[in-house]
Amino acid sequence: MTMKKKIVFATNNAHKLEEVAAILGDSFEVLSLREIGCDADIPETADSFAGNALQKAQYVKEHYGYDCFADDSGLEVDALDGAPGIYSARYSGGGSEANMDKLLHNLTGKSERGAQFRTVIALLIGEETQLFEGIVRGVITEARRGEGGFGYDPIFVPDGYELTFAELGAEVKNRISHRAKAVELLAQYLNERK
Ligand code: ITT
Repeated sequence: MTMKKKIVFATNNAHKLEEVAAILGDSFEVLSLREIGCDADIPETADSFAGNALQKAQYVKEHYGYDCFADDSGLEVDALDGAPGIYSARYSGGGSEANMDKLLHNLTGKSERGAQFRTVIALLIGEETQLFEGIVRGVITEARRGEGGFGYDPIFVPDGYELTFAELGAEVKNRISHRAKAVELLAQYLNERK
């Protein structure tokens, strides 16, 4: 019998945890912060996705001693010079609904609707540090569509599709998303390292 490898995912975002566990599949057991007894609000004060991902992973490794990875991610909108970027979670000062309202408002009347989701995963394992990046390009809609996903999913249509991430559902999103791409690289690395 092969033992599942245990690895901690340093996130307080339940949607991310669910997506990553689904993408990593059967060979890993992904532990949440709650499962290791961490309820801290981990600082995110760096000025890049990679910096924040490292900061979150380092916090857990230092305070709890586990091998772990963290994801920092966000939406980068071409017509807004890459905003909200690393500020995606706190763009409006409110939650996801207010964030989408602000973004749609800032794009009112703009025909250039290109954008991308980006994820950087930082992995701390043994003495090693590794970074994995995933990007998915798409366009921002004029209005919300769909009930699935989280964050900006109702207003993002990935290239090659007509539906938003929120309409496409988890099965499709978890195959093509920024997070899927980064997690695939993470899984490949962890599998080769075994
Ligand atoms: P942790 O830091 O605890 O992981 P968080 O939600 O604060 O959780 P981030 O700091 O990485 O995560 O912020 C990412 C934000 O970017 C997230 O709150 C969403 O608003 C947006 N985002 C990231 N990935 C997304 C996705 O797959 N679909 C929709 N929005 C996403």
